[in-house]
Amino acid sequence: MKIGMVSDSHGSYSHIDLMLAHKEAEDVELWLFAGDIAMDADYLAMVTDKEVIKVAGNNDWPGGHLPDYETVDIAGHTILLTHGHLFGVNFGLNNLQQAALDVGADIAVYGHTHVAVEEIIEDVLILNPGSISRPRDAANGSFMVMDLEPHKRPRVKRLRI
Ligand SMILES: [Mn+2]
Repeated sequence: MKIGMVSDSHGSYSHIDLMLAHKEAEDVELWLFAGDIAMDADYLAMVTDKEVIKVAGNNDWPGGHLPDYETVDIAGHTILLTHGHLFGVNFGLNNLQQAALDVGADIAVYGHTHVAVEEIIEDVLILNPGSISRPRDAANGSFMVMDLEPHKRPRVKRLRI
């Protein structure tokens, strides 16, 4: 199954549109939105007609209308999806990696830093698709796709718009 990952669009539908114009976005079957901000995830769902699983970012409305994290079981893998600010991702990935282990996830997807990351820490694949509209690691925004199959290592592609 092909999963798309995007985060930190911060209200820019035009950058979501640019992402969707990318060839690798065409056959994404499920999107994970790692927060900031929720209405962009709703826009993504509307224009793609695909399922979008979303979590709250630190810039999303307070009040708990969105979960802080989701655990997604798919294609023989378990993904922990969270924005990352609650796990101190600006200061390291250990808390996030531990949270993934705690829920039995082999993959963690986060955002918040606006910097794309692909790293394996003690059997947990940790991914940050970066920011699609306000990247801090390059001029152009980034997103990710991955192919998930049971009993296989995820194949991740880091993409820029
Ligand atoms: Mn954030």
